[in-house]
Amino acid sequence: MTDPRLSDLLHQIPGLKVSTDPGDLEHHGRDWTRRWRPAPLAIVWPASVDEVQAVVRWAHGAGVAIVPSGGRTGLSGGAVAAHGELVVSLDRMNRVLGFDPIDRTLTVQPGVPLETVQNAAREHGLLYPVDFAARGSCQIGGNIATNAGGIRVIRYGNTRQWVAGLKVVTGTGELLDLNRGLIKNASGYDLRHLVIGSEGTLGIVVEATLTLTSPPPPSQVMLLAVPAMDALMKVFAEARHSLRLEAFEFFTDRALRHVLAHGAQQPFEETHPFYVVTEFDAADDQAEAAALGFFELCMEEGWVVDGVISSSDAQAASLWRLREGITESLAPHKPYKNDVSVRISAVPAFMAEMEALLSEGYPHFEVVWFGHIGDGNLHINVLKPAELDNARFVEQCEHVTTLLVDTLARHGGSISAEHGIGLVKKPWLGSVRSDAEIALMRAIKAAWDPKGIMNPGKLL
Ligand code: 2HG
Ligand code: ZN
Repeated sequence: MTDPRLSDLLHQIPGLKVSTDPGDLEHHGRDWTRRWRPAPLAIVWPASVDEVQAVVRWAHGAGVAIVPSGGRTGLSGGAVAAHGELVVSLDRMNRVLGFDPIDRTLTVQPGVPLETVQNAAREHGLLYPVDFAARGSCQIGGNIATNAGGIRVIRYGNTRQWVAGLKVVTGTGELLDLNRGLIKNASGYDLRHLVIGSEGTLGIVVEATLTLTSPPPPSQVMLLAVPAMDALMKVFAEARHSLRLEAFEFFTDRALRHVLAHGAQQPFEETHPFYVVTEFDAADDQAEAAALGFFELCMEEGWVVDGVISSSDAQAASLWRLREGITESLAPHKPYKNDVSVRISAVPAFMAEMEALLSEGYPHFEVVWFGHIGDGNLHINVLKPAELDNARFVEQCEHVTTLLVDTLARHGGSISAEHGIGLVKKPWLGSVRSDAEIALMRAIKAAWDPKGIMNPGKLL
């Protein structure tokens, strides 16, 4: 630890866990994007709110940039430290602090993995409903910093909806206690909601009070084979009409092929252009009959050509694996990821235009579509051809992104539905936010973080 700044840091905060081990720098300096070479100054693991405040105060004084770091499962480079930043890992602040049965809230430290939050809620007979495939490795602080969405947004909304209180350390080391678990609090600007989705650029979440809800009735999972996109939208409209949906996800045959190659089980004998995984309440015979009726109608209309309904939890899990395993199965191909959204009503027209654009823009690339079509969020992964070097590949993809933002703008959509802007989508922030909005965002950042030490270079 030869850097004099680090000796000073340790002198100021004796006992702080610090590492400059090359393995730690590499591991904690990157997220799932793998595009930037990690090069942090050091990693620190504060163990308390006081230590987080002390670290930020020190960084503020020393003019050292900070990258707040959770499970680093992000896909937009929000947790990348490639320019000598101090990575502040919340790994050691990983305790569930309390449960209140009257308020039905769970108070947690930021380093608690999402799955632990879900399990803690379940132990109290309740549900924390935000859910997605990275549940075992992502952390709640990162979920809040990115306003994570996932597979159940159609029923429960994004993370934002479930945060009743937040403690945050700002870029000057000040501790804010925001909203304190209140349901009603008409006292001016709700600063809690500024922090949610701020991608670590305003401060570090050091504690969160989460609202829990009643668990849904037993559910079933259905996998449907769909012959065309217009049929898929009809299936969705009918599903929303006749079932109480928990999730409505889609993927293409290309996506399925990758998941199968990764060890998942082939669901149908034949291949089909599109597949839907949907989960819905199936509490009693009546609900199950409604599901069957929905399926038969879709078959009669020709919107669906094959289907499976789960009859056990194990079968439900294996159907979900076909959708949730996609990201991992594509990872070896170093995909360029698009995470776009439009209003649900605009999905068919938008997708038709996008498909035309992408087949023109990427004639030689393999493009894989999947996502949360039930909330208008499409993931489009472009796979890197093995012979093309990374930089050339990204350059070509970014050229197409420039065309894509026009299509999105015409349909009133967003360049980032749920993964965040981070480093990856930063050049296109102006396609979703007006100049006036960005100026306000900058002013807000300057007020929270006057020295610009909190996750600099991300988002703005
Ligand atoms: C998902 O919905 C995640 O599975 C990841 O948001 C999407 O890998 C992606 O592009
Ligand atoms: Zn997603």
